[in-house]
Amino acid sequence: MKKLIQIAAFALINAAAVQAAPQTVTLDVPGMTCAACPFTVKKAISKVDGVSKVDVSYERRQAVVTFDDARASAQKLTQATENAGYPSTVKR
Ligand SMILES: [Cu+2]
Repeated sequence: MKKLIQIAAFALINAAAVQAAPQTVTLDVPGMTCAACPFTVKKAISKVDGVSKVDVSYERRQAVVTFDDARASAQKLTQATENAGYPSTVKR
C-alpha cells in the first residue's frame, strides 16, 4: 500500500511539472530607439513572476523571453513592456 502511495505521489509531481512548462516567446518591441532602451525593457520583463530568461536585442527590436506558463503569459509580458513605455507584440 505504501508503495502505491509513493507511485501516486510521484505521478502527481510529474503532472504538476508537465503543467508548468517553460515557454519561449519572441516579442517585437519597435519602440526601442537607442542602445539604452533594451535595459529598460529587460528590467520590466524580468519583474514578471515566472520569467526565467530575457534576451533583448536592440538591433532586432526584439525580446526573447523564457517563462513558466503556469505563472506568466505572453499577455503579461506585453503588458509589462507597455507599462514601461514600450508596447510590444508577440512575434508569430
Ligand atoms: Cu533608449
